[in-house]
Amino acid sequence: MRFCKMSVFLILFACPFSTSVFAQNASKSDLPVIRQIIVPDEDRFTPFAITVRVGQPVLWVNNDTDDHTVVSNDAFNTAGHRGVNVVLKANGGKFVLVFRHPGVFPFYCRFHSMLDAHHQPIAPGPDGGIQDANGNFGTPMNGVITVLGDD
Ligand SMILES: [Cu+2]
Repeated sequence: MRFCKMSVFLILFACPFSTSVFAQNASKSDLPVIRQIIVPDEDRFTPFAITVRVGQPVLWVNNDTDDHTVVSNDAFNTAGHRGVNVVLKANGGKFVLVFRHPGVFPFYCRFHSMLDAHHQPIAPGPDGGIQDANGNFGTPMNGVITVLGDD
């Protein structure tokens, strides 16, 4: 099985004729469009919420000068990839997920989200919210992906 997967990889990506073969067998609309979630030069994911289809890759890119993380919020995660906990390294760190069934994938950055006793990000606001040194309340660094089925 491993050999077969490698063979497919070699045919698609290493063969000098792969581009023309691929173009003949799949129209451009059949190719999954990669959706990006960016960490700009501040502690947030943008866009906050995206909708993708099963099989459509999601790419996180960290454009900040600090490390961040992508952690699945498994109390609400119905889209698979449970237990995700990865570091997005500063200055261009990347992480890709491809969802195989419909659901929602809420996630947060464990460096920049305060969690309550149930490991959920605490909502902004004066009652237990995140407050900076200047007294401003912010939003926990989190986001959500909605994954739609094939039909
Ligand atoms: Cu972060």
